[in-house]
Parts: sequence; C-alpha cells; structure tokens
Amino acid sequence: MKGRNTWIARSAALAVLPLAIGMAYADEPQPEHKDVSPAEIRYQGSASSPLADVEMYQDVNPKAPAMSKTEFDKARQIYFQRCAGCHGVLRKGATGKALTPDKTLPKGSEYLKVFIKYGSAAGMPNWGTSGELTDDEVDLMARYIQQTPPQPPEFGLKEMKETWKVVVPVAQRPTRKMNNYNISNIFSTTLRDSGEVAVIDGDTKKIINIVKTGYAVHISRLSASGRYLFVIGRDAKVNMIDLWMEKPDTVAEIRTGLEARSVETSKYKGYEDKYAIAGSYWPPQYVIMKGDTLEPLKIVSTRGVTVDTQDYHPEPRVASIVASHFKPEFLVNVKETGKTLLVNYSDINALASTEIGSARFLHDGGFDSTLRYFLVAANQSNKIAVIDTKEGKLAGLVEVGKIPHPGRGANFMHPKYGPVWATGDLGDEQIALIGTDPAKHKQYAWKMVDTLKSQGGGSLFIKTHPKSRHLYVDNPLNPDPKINQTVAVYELGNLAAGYKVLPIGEWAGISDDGAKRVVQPEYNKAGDEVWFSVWSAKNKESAVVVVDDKSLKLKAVIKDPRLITPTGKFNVTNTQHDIY
Ligand code: DHE
Repeated sequence: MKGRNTWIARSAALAVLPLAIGMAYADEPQPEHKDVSPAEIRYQGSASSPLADVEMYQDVNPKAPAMSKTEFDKARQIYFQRCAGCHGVLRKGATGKALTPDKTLPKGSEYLKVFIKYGSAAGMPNWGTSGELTDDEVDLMARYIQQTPPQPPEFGLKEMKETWKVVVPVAQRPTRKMNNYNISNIFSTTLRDSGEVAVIDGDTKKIINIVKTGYAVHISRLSASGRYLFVIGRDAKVNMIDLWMEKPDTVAEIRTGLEARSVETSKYKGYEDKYAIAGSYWPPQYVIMKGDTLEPLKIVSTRGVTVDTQDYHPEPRVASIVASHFKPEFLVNVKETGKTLLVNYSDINALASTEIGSARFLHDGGFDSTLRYFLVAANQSNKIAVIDTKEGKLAGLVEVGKIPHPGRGANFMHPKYGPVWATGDLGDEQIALIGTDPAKHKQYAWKMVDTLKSQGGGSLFIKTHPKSRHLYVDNPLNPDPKINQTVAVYELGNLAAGYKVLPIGEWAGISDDGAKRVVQPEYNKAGDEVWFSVWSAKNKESAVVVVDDKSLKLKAVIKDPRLITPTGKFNVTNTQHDIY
C-alpha cells in the first residue's frame, strides 16, 4: 500500500513542483490531455494491473535505447503496476498522455527522466522525488517508454474454456432454498485487497461466508431471480455464487480475459437467469455466457473507431454493463470509443447490436426511476449520456461538472423539477441534478436543472432509496481526512439547507492509524438503514458502519479480522431490481 500512503504527500509535492517543471520546460508543447487531479490519478492507478504478471514479446526498435530482456521485463512490470491505468495498455493514452515511440523518441531519455522523476503540472506524479521509484528505475522507465509497446496476448474461447469450472453441476444444486437466511437482504461486500467477498446477512449483520474470488475483486451483480450472485475481479475472474445453498458459495467460475471490471445478467421477461455477460479491459471485448454454468458462448471485440474524431482505437475498454428491462438487450458501455452498444441476446447466433455514440470515456452509471433511461458518465468529457432503452437511441447528452462519478446515481422527486437523477464529481465539489421525466416535466428533461455543493472533490458514490428522505454523498478520494472519513447527508425535502456531516470513520471506532476512508453508501432492502465501508489499508483494521436512515444515528458497526479492505457493497434486492 505504499502508493496509497504516499499519495497525500505526493499531492502536496505536486502543488509546488509544477512551477519548477513549468519554468524549465516552458517551451515544451502542452500535454494533449486535460489536466488531471491527484484524486483522479489515485483513482485510475488504484490497483496494479493484473497484466503486470503476463509475459509479453519484446520488439527491438534500433532507434530506442538498448534494453536487455531482464530490464525490459522489470520495466514492463512497473509500467503495468503503476502507469497503465492512466496511459493505457498499449500506451495510446487515456487519462494520461500517449506514450508511443513517435512521441517519446524525439524527447529522448534525459527529458523523460526529468518528467518521470519530478512529475508535471498536468498531473503526472513525481515518481522519483516521492520515493516510489529509485533513480535507476526512473532511468529504466525512461528507456522503456521509447520501446515499441508490447501487446498482451488475446484471450479467446479456448483460453476461457481452460479456466472454466463448474464446481457444482446444475443437477446437484438445491431445488429450493436450503438455508434460513433472508437472502433478499444479503450484502455482497467487496474485500478488495484479499480478493474475496464477504456475504453478510443484512438482518443479523453476521458474516455468512467469505468467498475467495478474483484479484482485487471489483463489483457484484445479481441474477434476475435474485438466486445467483456474480462477482468479478480485476483479473477478469467471474465467480457465480448460489444463495440457495446451505452456506452460499461458488458453483461456477471462469476467467473471461486478462483484466476486467464489469459483469451483468439477463433481466428481460422470459430470459431471467438465462445469460450472464462480462466485459473486459484486456482484451477489449465482452463475452456472453450461460446464466447457470458460465459456459462461454459468444465473444465480441469492441475494437473500433472513436465517436468524435472517428479514429481507430486498438483498446477500447468495456466499462459498465447493464441489462435492459424493456428489451432482451445488454447495454455495453465502451470507454475509449464513447459508444453504448445495445446487444440483443434474443438470438445469440445472429447477435444484433445497435451502436449509440455519445462522448468518450464512458464509465459508470444507473437507470432513472422508471428503469427506461440509462444515465452513464462520460467522465473525462464531463458529460452524462442518456440512453433510451425503449426506443434504442440517445435521449440527451448533459454537460455537468468535472469528472462525474455517480456509481449508479440517485433518483428522487424534486419539488420543482419532478423526478431527477443525481451525480457527484471526482474533480470538483458539485452535485448535478438532471431532470428525467420527458412526459410530465419536458422542459427539464435531460438538463442539469440544479446543483448542490458537496464537501469537496474526490466523490465517488451518491445514494438514496425510494423509501428514504435522505441523500448521501461520499468523498473517499478527497485528500482531507475530515472530508474523506465522513459523509455528507442532505434532507431531500430541504435541499437548500445544505448538508449535515456524519463522522462515519470515527463511529467505526478503529483505534489504530488506519486511513478510514468512507466509501459507497448502500441501503438495506427496507430502505431504512445505510451501510458504509470504512476502508483502511490491507494490514489495518477496517469496518462496515450501519446508520439508521431516519434518525441519522449510528446503528451498528460490523468488525471482523476477515473484513479486509471492504469497499463496494451490493444489497441483493437493490442490485437485483436497480433500486437507487
Ligand atoms: Fe470501480 C464500479 C472501473 C477504481 C469501487 N468501476 C465500476 C465500474 C467500472 C469501474 C467500469 C462500473 C461497473 C458496472 O456497473 O458494470 N474502478 C474502475 C477503474 O477502472 C478504476 C478507476 C481503476 C482500477 O484500477 O480499477 C476503478 N473502483 C475503483 C476503486 O478504487 C474503488 C473505489 C474501490 C475498489 O473496490 O476497487 C472502486 N467501482 C467501485 C464500486 C463500483 C465500481 C464499489 C460499483 C458501484 C455500484 O454501486 O454499482
């Protein structure tokens, strides 16, 4: 966790260093990408890419500085641990600049070494002066980024099938629920750094099981029936957990690529629990699988051209995926090309896909309260794209604040604007309210009708519930512990009054020096409790804090040595029915 611990120091250093760099290189061309905040760098580079351990071919370019195979492999590992999240697998650029040889070779080793060591005004961290890389490693990386970028291997049906395991065949699974848990109120809790999920009983707040999953496990989703829980790791390992078992556990697993973030299941009437889908960052593709065994059926590449300049992009990553409630379709959001694919799964052998272009860098999002419109953040474009899942077209493209990050967002009734959906921002303190009712409030639909002020930047998740009168906003990536260890709560009936601050980190009662970042509010099934992760480093104590939604008082603290780095929590009913 060295990277995380030194981040705040690095942020402070970054505030000073750009002056020096800026003066020394005033004649240098400006970076082609927008400035990046320390919060965002921390977010993008939050986990080492699983590609760090993948063998890749070294292509020798005579114009690039010489590197032995050992040096190349070490540099490649450092690149995928620390740099790929911002600069891309193939170094074509994403949040960070493109680092392809046509750009890096003309700069030369000495210039690149200064950049890597001291960072830049545009947001490049000071890897050398922060102590994260030695001078030798800085030199190694300066030479490495002048080489031809190595390409990780593809991952097709054969590779998937080699990793596919049906742990409990369908015929041997229970035919009815075999436990006494109220499974509709279970919380699947990501234990990020131990590569596990804690299956927690929402009623008793006891851990039912800790299930081993993929590396740096990311999200959980439910099958339409609510019986199967799907979990995906950053290494693209999908675990399918049967909640009907006496002790819910994995019944099937597969790796769907080398790096991934999203998984979903078919929800349209007649297709409940029939298919699962996983999208990957590498290779850029998605795969449709059998919903009861994870058998891979159909792989589709997402390589293609960008929505705006219409240039070919070799690695457009699959970000969020949701299942339509209006058609037998998955909405697959492709990050770098800025396109949402409406993939119709009614005939897997004649897969029809409608491509809706909006804006680049599609990331996370959620439905409006009617479940007809999907609102997805094009985060680096500072926009929210609205997809009409009934008509299959773009309903709106809304300019919001800097780097919107809604999670699944929050739906509530505004006294003036009618139904609205809200998002917080990673890059500023704004919360945007977007009108979502084109039928009765047409003049406000797909417009940013109002904004609220949050505690600050570094917000990742915002949440409410149809039964609640509150709106909760976290700020886990804000550098100020007073902000990142607390949560802001608004009264929906009196938004003008601003927010109250709940000291969730303090309520956790963690005695040691854990980071105590408060992340991701999640309601229980009844909508009368809100659960928060108090996220410390892997070797420190963490907790889950439960707040009574009505009184805003502390209700329970869940602590257990097995609760290592809890982050996302997914309540079965709310995730199954897209309630937020
Ligand atoms: Fe996430 C959702 C990608 C870092 C916690 N994250 C998502 C989704 C994507 C994504 C594409 C949407 C999935 C969907 O809906 O199908 N996340 C990424 C990254 O690429 C990024 C920036 C860097 C990385 O290395 O992975 C990243 N994410 C993080 C974290 O550091 C977080 C805060 C802690 C963690 O567990 O790793 C984090 N991401 C989450 C959570 C969700 C999520 C909790 C689901 C929210 C929900 O309510 O559905």
